[in-house]
Order: sequence, then C-alpha cells, then structure tokens
Amino acid sequence: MFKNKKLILMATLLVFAMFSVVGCGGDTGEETGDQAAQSVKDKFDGKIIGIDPGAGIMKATDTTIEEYGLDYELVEGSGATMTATLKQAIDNNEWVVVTGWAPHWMFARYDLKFLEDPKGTYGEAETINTIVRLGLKEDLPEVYEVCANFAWDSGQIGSAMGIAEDVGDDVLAARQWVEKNTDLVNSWLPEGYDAAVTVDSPTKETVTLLYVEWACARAETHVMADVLQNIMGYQVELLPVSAAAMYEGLANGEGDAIFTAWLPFTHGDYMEQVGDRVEDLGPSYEDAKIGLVVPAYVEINSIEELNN
Ligand code: PBE
Repeated sequence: MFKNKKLILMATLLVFAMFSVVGCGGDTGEETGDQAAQSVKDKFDGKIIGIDPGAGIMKATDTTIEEYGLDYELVEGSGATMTATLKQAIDNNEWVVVTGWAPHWMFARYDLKFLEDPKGTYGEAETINTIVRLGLKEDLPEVYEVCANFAWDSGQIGSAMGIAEDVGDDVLAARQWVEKNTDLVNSWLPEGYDAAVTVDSPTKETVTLLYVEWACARAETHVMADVLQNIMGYQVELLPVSAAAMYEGLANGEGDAIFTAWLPFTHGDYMEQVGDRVEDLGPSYEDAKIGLVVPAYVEINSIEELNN
C-alpha cells in the first residue's frame, strides 16, 4: 500500500517534470525576432527611472525617447529615488536603466556604464558653472571672489559626494571634506583667510545659496557654504528648490549664487531665460556628462538597443 502511493507520487512528479521541460522547450523555440525584441523592454519593465521633472536630463530624456522611438515610460522621482531604485535592482541582479550623470558617487559604488548615444540627444561633455546675481561683486566682493575661484576635479568632488553619502549629513560631510582639503580650499580663498582656521560664530552679511537636491549640487553647495560660513564668517542660508526656482530666484536677486549650472546643454534653456539677469563666473568642473546609465552586467551598450 505504502509502496504503491510512493510509486504514484513519483509517476505524477515525472509527468509534471516532462510537461514542464516540454513547456520550456516550446517557449524557447518560439522566441523568434519579435519576442526577443520584447524581452529587452520587458527586462527593463518598460521603464526609464528618472529624477525631478525640472532637471535638464529629464527634458533630454523626453527628446531621446522621441528621437530613438523608444516605447518606454520615463518615471519621475528625485535623485534619491533614482539611486534607491538602482541599488535595489543591483541587489536583485535585475536590469535597470536610469537617468544618470557624472560626477556622481554611484560610479564609485557600483559597476555602471553609460549607454552609447549615437544620435547625441544628451549633448557633449559640458562644464558645471558658478552663476551669481548681478551686483554681488559690488555688494560682497569677497564672496564674489571665492565663488569665482571655486574649482575642483573629479577626484575632489567625488570624495565630497562620497563622504556625504557615507555620513548621511551634507553639513557634517562638507566640514569633514574641507578639513581634509585645506590646500585646495586655500587656493580659492581671498587674501587674509586660512582654510585651517575656523570662526567661532559667523557675524558677517547673510549669503543665500540656491540649489537642487542632486548629489553633485548638494556637495558643491555645502562645501561652499562651509567655506563661506566657517572660514570666512558669513551667515549662510541654504535653500533647496526646483531647477526653475533656482534660476528664477537668482535672477530676481532672492539668491546670491548657484554652483550647479550645467552648460551649454543641460541647462541651456534655463540660461537662455535668465542669462542677461545673472553673471556667469565660468566652470568649477570640466567634463560633466549626462545620459542613460545601466549596471555593467546589462547586455546592451547603446540606447538604440533598448528597441531590440
Ligand atoms: N543633473 C545633475 C542636473 C544637473 C546636475 C544632471 C541631474 C540636470 O539634469 O538638470
């Protein structure tokens, strides 16, 4: 009796196993051109993971979807939701495509690649510029000077972003970074200041810095806020806003400086709107880049292949 039951069970399992093998084989056999094309999109769940709608990279991605004829949804979010989605996909070894940019700490933390962009819808390499309000030079000459001198390379901004990501507090991270980089900071400071010497409490005029909560902008702005406040003694007001409000606020004189103008491409439209009401102090960083970014294990290399 017992033996019989065991036999029936084994036979049933065998039949199931045979069916599932046949089933799988059938599926693979039928996976011709069309279905394989579906599968790239399916692997990405038909989604491109975006950030805040005002970012230049979102507009460039709309153009990209149109120019390459991509049947994908661009998901809005923020820099933080984008990196969270990226992390989750990597933890699960799944395909994911995000709107990404360099400089960004994600390239140090994960093995990633930009998808090639043969149509050039994400522009060429560009610079990150510092822009100030009209009249800053006359009103606060030292502030103007340190803003004009501010410049760093990919290792330096990369370490500032990395500390912020590890510490989880932009203000503390900027203080730590400045303490470790006094030679570079001294090269930005006006006469009479020393990056190794901090003030007890800032008593000079208030300087208002506008920024958007993109990882790179947070690092740029908090490092400059730290320099202005703790080394130069200015009171600093930090205002995180949308990209549009950042440019409008600067043009209206509600803010004194921004450190995250990506030019000539990513913020070209914004600069066209406010260009004659602000002063461009030039690059703090060369070789910035935007595009679509995937984990290195994703088996496509070009935006065109999203359609395959
Ligand atoms: N970013 C980071 C911004 C500029 C700085 C690439 C996300 C943008 O797309 O507007």
